[in-house]
Amino acid sequence: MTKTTLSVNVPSHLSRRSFLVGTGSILATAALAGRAAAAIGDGAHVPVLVIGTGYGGSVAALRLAQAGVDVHMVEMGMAWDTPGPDGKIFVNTKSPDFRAYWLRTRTKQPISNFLGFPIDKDVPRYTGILDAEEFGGIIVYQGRGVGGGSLVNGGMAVTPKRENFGGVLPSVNPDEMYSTYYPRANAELGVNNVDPAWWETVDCYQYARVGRKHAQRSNFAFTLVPNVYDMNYMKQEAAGTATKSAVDGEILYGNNYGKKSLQKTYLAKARATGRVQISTLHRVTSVSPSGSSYRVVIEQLNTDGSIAATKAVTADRVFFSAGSVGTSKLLTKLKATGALPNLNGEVGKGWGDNGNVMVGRANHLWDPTGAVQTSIPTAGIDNWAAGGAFAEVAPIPTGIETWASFYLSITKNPNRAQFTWNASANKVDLNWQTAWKQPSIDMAKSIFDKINAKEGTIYRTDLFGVYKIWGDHLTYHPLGGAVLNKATDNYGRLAGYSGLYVMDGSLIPGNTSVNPFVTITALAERNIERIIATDL
Ligand code: FAE
Repeated sequence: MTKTTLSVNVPSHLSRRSFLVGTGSILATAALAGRAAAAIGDGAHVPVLVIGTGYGGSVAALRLAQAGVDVHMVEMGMAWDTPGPDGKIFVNTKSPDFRAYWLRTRTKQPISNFLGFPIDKDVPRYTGILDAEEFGGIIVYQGRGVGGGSLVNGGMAVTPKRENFGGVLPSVNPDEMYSTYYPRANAELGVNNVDPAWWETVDCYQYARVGRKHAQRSNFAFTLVPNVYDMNYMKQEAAGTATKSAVDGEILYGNNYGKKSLQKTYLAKARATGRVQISTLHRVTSVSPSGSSYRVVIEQLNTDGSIAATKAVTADRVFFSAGSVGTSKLLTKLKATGALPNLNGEVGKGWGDNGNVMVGRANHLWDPTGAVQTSIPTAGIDNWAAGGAFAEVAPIPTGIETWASFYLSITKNPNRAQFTWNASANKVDLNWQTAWKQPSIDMAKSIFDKINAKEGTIYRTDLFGVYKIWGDHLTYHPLGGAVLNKATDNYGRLAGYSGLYVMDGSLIPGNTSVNPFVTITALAERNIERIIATDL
């Protein structure tokens, strides 16, 4: 793998100088090659194989290792532990390069236009960090690499209100979640709160204070929400005493400093046990029974996406933790193609987008949101009970005044989609329709129509195309597809096969009422505790 990295890590458009700088860092990686050398070998047998290194997979790996079980994690993305040509591991949102996107030749930014002009640009095809995966009616953003979504997400670490939990995971006892597993997840993830006094004064949260003013003037509840970004570090960034990351707009393609991604929390602890190995740029394509264990087929990838090698290994137990889309696609394919025919008919069903919809509002000239906006959101407008929407006040971290307030709403959208196997195209389809976002738009309007009326403002029409108000084309929060207590039992054991488990966002039926990763983590903590106690 090291050799592969050397030959393709440096796209041809980069200068000789940047190649030399990059080579230094690549040589540094060679020193880390112990990790690369630990890549799983063809024919290997492992007690537990975990597919994916996001939240669910990281919880499973840590707790299994602590229980004395050796775990091998297989991750299709890169390790993200090596600086690129500019000396930084992650590239800034303002200047996406080959590191930004998973095997695309053009960026697919959430805001595609500005003042009507398209802002996407060509990038070299590379196994970059953000996958903008396109289905017929929706684009699904996902993190690729060790740490999964934690590498690219906004870090908003929100526990649902207890009164909403019954609608999130109806078969789970809320008492044990709120007394044990949510607190455990929050502690392990390093969730912290912004200092409200600092938030009130600092330039980089002016956009959020404007969001609060407008919300409160229309009588909406406004709440500060926790995050996994180290808020003390952000204070230092803002004061100019630490290298800037969030305050300089880093987020969507990774944060070089400040964010407590899984690499720094669960996965660091898991590795420290000495029982967890990770194979990066390895993608699982098949799992099927083989005697009393499972045969797992894995493609080793080059950084241009081509296949370097195909391996077959065996595992006594397999955890599907490839994320809602990754796990659902695998299980749907494996059931339909006969590799795992006994999976039940619930596989692939119950998928939702967490009701995501985006919108911008045009502010008056006397109401600027600030040229400097930290990329880490800390606040939301809560109209869930009355209007079915919780709206994050999100930044537009461009470095210039945009005269815009920007929001990502999570809404109670009831639509659910299904994954199906498309034999002729040899791929898995998702039947989500763009029109299914209309309930989300209506719920978001319950907040923003009122604010616009009160403030005498209008929607921005230039951010998602030409004269297009709503960002209804994507989701950051895929959920469902292997729903708890339906495709699996009430602890994530897949129906039809002992020793196969699901542990990730695909267990959650489409909506968490807030940002999802704390719930994914807490549910994984609950399930793995039971599985270790009874199955191992
Ligand atoms: P995930 O973290 O997606 O991990 C799955 C892993 O499996 C990935 O590393 C994949 O590369 C890997 N994988 C997939 N298929 C395969 C395969 N066949 N073989 C090997 N590896 C594979 O899953 N949530 C919040 O709560 N707060 C936020 O502020 C927030 N902001 C977000 C911003 C962005 C831009 C994005 C993309 C997401 C955001 N999310 C946020 C969502 C959150 O990151 C997501 O719900 C979790 O990461 C899902 O966790 P899972 O464990 O399900």
